Amino acid sequence: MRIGITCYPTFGGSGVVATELGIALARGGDDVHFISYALPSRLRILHERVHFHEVTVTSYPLFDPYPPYTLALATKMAEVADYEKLDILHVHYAIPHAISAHLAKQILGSTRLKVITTLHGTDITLVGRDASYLPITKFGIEVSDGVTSVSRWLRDETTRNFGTKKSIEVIPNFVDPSRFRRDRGACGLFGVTTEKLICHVSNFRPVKRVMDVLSIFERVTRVIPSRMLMIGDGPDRSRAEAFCREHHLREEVFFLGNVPNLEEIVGASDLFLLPSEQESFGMAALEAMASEVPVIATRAGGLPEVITDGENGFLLPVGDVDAMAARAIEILSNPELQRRMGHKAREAAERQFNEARVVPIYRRFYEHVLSGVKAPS
Ligand code: GMT
Repeated sequence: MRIGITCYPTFGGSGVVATELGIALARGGDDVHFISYALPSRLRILHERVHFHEVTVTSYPLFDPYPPYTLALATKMAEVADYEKLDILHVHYAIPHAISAHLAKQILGSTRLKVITTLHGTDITLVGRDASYLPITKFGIEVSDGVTSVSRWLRDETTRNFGTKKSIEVIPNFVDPSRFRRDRGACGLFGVTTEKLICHVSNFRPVKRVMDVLSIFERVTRVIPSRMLMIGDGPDRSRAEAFCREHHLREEVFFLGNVPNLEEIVGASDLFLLPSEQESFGMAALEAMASEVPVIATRAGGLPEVITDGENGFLLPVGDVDAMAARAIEILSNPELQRRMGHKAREAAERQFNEARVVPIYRRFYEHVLSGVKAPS
């Protein structure tokens, strides 16, 4: 198959999933063309079946301060689809990618080219629900030839929020278990010898509640000598750093920013924290689980579809930092519990969310959409 993939090229989960999917499809023999304004952060190998097409937005004084990226993207999609004879444009994150893909199809007057939109989370729960974007997001979903969502929860939220009857296929996010493994090697980088290592990865947006991460850590470190890795970057980073200064945690908490070699670091940790307000899936938690790291998260959104409470981690109410800290102390003070939960986490990643299982589901979905058979709504 010849597949165009569009995603945000930054470190966010949707870009990670789109990139890993494209690489896996190319490995399986498909021709993959990434179309975006920059090389996706996880795209480290370009080879004969993985191509990148950069979208550039021509500047013009009248366009200031809002250059029309959506239109430049649509134009590039149409050009690549035509020249490379694409069968599918698979867009990740509905806004504005689904609209650009629809426009590209219209420009080409093509009925052969199919548009598939994967919903990831905030495109539906935050941005897409905003009155200024709701009608166009709904439109983008309804004109797509196929729509997938990363969790059952997100599918149901989409149907409810947008009042759409569009059939939405749930295809969970996935991980390559051979890349994410338990490996304490990176502990030395953070001066960790006997201390416990706790990890958090996110885009530091308010929805991630990074201040809860630090409140939990602050409670844990009173009882168990620990270090905290804060990986990622975003609007709440300065506030989080200020909290560490005020609470004299500067020696214990490392703000690493966006790291390109996440798999080498996350596997060194003993516990992963994801106390989000809302989370459609929790890709970062899955990568930790694959590395045998138990997760403490909130019982929010699609997280219960990934983490099994009491088995490979703990799920607690949003904002309940006392309960999350108590569970963290329970895991970190009991090596047998930590080991057992870590094994169970890895098992779930290998069984349910294995790249080898999920990528063929995407491929079958492509074939189904290309066959033109309408899914029952
Ligand atoms: O977290 C974000 O808002 C970023 C967003 C993205 O597009 O990168 O993440 C969403 O998609 C990820 C990949 O499917 C999911 O693992 C995240 O749970 C989801 N984030 C939210 O729902 C908040």
